[in-house]
Amino acid sequence: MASSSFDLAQPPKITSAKILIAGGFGVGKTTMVGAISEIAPLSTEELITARSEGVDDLSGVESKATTTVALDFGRITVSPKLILYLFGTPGQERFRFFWDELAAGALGAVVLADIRRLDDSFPTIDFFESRRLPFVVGVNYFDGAHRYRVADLRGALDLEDHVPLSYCDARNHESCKQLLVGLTEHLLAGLESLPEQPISGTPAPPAIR
Ligand SMILES: Nc1nc2c(ncn2[C@@H]2O[C@H](COP(=O)(O)OP(=O)(O)OP(=O)(O)O)[C@@H](O)[C@H]2O)c(=O)[nH]1
Ligand SMILES: [Mg+2]
Repeated sequence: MASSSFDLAQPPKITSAKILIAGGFGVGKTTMVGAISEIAPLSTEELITARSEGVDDLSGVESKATTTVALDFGRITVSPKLILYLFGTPGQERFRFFWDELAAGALGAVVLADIRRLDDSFPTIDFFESRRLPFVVGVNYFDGAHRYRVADLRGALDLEDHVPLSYCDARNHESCKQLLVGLTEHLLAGLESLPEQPISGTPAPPAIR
């Protein structure tokens, strides 16, 4: 009989991690959660109302009829021991109050930016920088837009050198996966750069003078 690596008597201890997919209005957050989640994503789409007029910049996404009013939720099983939970934020300014709730307990974030409306990304980048929550930036490329050099995009977004940035297509599974791999590497690099802590209960070695 084939042996199974899953022992019913001792099921593996499952670790879960919460990741945010954030960004300004209409940058592709709901699209990304849908492209990468292994379950049918939970989404909270509602028709865009007149309240959006003059507030949300619809240029480039004029055909957009709905917007996220609470969150998007998706899941990825990385291994039997590790599950990622994805939380997409709402993009409209008037739902910004909800972001702190969504960010609670998150390990990090993917910040999506629309190549045609980079300015809209500043509030999102400020949000994560001010809370010292690690993030990577995915510049969602919309057809026909100008393709800037990555170095120019970094300059335009005034990103700190250590923050990863790459082009992406929020509709494409593989492209979204690369963003999450980039975020994982970024999180691990952050851990490695921390000063070594003495294991609790172990006295710290005497300082050398
Ligand atoms: N051409 C193109 N269209 C895209 C891409 N990503 C998203 N879209 C389209 O852009 C529109 C906006 O996408 P959403 O995923 O709803 O954006 P969102 O960021 O969740 O929007 P809000 O929740 O309202 O802030 C949708 O019509 C998508 O199909 C892309 O990479 N290329
Ligand atoms: Mg959305």
